[in-house]
Amino acid sequence: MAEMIEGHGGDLALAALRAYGVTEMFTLSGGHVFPLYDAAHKAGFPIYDVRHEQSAVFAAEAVAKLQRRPGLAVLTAGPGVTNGISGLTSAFFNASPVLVLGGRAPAFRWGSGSLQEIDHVPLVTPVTKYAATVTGTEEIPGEVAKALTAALTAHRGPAFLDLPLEVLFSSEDVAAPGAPEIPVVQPDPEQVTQAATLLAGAERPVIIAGSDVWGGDAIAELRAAAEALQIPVFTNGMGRGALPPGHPLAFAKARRPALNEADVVAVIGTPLDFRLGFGEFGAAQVVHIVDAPSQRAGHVETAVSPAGDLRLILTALAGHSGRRADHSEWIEGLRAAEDAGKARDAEAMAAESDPIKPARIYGELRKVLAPDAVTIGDGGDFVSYAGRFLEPAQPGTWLDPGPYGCLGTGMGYAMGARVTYPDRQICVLMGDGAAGFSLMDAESLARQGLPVVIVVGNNGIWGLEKHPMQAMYGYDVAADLQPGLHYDRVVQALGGAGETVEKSSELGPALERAFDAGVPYLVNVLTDPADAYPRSSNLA
Ligand SMILES: Cc1ncc(C[n+]2csc(CCOP(=O)(O)OP(=O)(O)O)c2C)c(N)n1
Ligand SMILES: [Mg+2]
Repeated sequence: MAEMIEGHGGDLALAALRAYGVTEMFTLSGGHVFPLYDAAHKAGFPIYDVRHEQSAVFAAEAVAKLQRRPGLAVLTAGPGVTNGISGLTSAFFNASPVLVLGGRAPAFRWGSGSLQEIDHVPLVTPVTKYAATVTGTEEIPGEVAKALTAALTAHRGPAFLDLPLEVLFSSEDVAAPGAPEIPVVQPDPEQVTQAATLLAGAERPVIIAGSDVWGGDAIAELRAAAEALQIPVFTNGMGRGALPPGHPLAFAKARRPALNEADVVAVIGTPLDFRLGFGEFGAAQVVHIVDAPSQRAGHVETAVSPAGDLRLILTALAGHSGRRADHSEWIEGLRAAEDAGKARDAEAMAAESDPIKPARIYGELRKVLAPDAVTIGDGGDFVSYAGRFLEPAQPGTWLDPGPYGCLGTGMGYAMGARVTYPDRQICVLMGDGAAGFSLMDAESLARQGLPVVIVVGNNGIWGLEKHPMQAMYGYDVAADLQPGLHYDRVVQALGGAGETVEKSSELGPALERAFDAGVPYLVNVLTDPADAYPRSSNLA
């Protein structure tokens, strides 16, 4: 006989959440969701709270991204849920298995004008894999299981449930949820063989690997496939660091020559979107390897596009026994371009200038970051530089907002990262504009004993908008911020610490102090507003 669980809706939800590996909730208080708090409180299940619901969802997303298991945000009815929609949408674009449990005005009074009464489901349906209202207390464990199964099935993504007040507050006695069963998407073996034959036989093949390779836990298989077929690998998103920077097949700087000259480009676990020039790689044939048929590009003619579990596909590529062209000359040529690019970067990262340029900040950061440090980008140009100058030494350590490009992930991602790794360095690279979206949550971090380092590239402008507007119109509006603001004092006022840095020689010692502080610490670096990220060369 199935084990029974009894209690109010919060207890029933928690039992199902735990069965799927959820180990904490991120939330901002609201009476509609009190039973979920009560269940967590009684069970000693950690509750982290924030100052804006976007941070709760971003924190849940960071947990999902870093740990490849569901992240949970609990949001109160109405504005709590609507404040979380940018986070849900980011999770949708990033294939992150996030579950949002929303409160909901009582069903028995629906339409009478209860406080915070709105039907959330139509609002979130376009950006979730599963969205539903739970109509009875006894249905809660089954609905949570359904939502989490959808979130964890490739192509992964967020799910949403709302619980009417009386459904969540009532009690029931129901069967405990069984062990999770996540379906595996089987690829078509013929398409996999075709892809392997093309790649192995190509003269100048290239692999670009992205977030789903990490999300699908296929990093080792990617490495094995690249090594077996001897193909240079570039990465983006959570794929960064898949091959360690010193690996003979790991490339980052030689992307332009690689994509201009390649005859076959295999893009694995990432869409053919703006980050990849929409998948137009000159004369190269494109192989798009995706984790589910829904992810095949509709706007590009591909040579073949195997869809299914990435571990299975990459293992099959590694085991390919057909003809293999010799790629050593191709790899040597790219290595020369890579080394030249690295030398240029090293020069920029060491350059003295007054005011400081972002490149120098990253030069100094590289000296103090441990190989397992988690770095988080939230901003415009300042984060483009981070992508270029920081080289993750291992996968699962770089969090960018992904292709939805939403500003404001910073403090939420930092909270999720700190909860995931209590002892690692967690470093947020933040534009001064981006700071406005989430910096108040430095209070949440300080209050709950979650130290992180925040490095603000403070150019006094919305740089990524100001420079292009100037270039387009010869003037700009709505692109200025107050120059020289002391964002460090904001964090001090909120229970953390910080300092302002104006000279490059002060950067190293300030970063050392920041990582030793044991509280949220903001290093406010005044940077050159004239410095614009060279967009034409930005393929990332
Ligand atoms: C929520 C949201 N609002 C607006 C934008 C548009 N946007 C993209 S980058 C950017 C400028 C960011 O400025 P800042 O954080 O100061 O970084 P900088 O470019 O100056 O280094 C803006 C406004 C966005 N991506 N997301
Ligand atoms: Mg700025």
